[in-house]
Amino acid sequence: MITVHHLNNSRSQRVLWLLEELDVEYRIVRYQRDRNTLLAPPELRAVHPLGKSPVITDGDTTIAESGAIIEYLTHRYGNGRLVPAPDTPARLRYTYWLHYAEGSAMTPLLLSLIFRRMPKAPMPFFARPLVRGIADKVKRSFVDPQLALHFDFMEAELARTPWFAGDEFTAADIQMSFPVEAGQARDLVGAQRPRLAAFLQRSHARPAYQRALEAGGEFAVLG
Ligand SMILES: N[C@@H](CCC(=O)N[C@@H](CS)C(=O)NCC(=O)O)C(=O)O
Repeated sequence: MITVHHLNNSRSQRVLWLLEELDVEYRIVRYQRDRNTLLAPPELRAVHPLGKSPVITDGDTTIAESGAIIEYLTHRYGNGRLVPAPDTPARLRYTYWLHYAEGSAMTPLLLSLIFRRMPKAPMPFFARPLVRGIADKVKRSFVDPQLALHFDFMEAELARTPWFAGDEFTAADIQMSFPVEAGQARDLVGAQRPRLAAFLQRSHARPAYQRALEAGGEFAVLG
């Protein structure tokens, strides 16, 4: 039986969604983020040394990292579902987006989270205006332009095909949903990028997505 070590409001929601799409049985062990630090509780380090979510166990095998988990689950339980056939243009696009989500898209999103939270951290009162000034400058000069670059790119790619790898929904769309959700939480997705907004709407309408939401409980990407 597969166990999903599920942190609230986190990337592990994608794994629940994939398992629902594949109709594979699983059980959930739940963990709650620390309210102040947003970090996962230390118990998760007993499952994997990094203590991050998602991580799954399947018998004696432990697998961390969303992309690796998606590859494992689709290979072992997919019977060809949700992955384009090998040696096709769609497969190459699939591989690209599977890696791009965590390898490229999440970096500026994480930086934006850090620099927006930085001025709110505990510090001597006289330091706050200085820290706010530095954080704003980094955001304006580097982070925001990088976010615009990436989100314009994703939006343009969805002008070619309705899903990231092509005409069919694949596991790469599940992987891409997290950065796109995070973009929506930061007002980067909406009327100004309607294809990404439509991508989220179509994703949310899938019955497996709805079942995964019910199974996982609260899910909001940290904005
Ligand atoms: N690239 C990793 C990122 C894992 C990650 O950072 N997960 C976050 C949740 S979205 C986490 O566990 N945060 C809590 C912590 O770092 O303690 C993946 O895709 O699995």
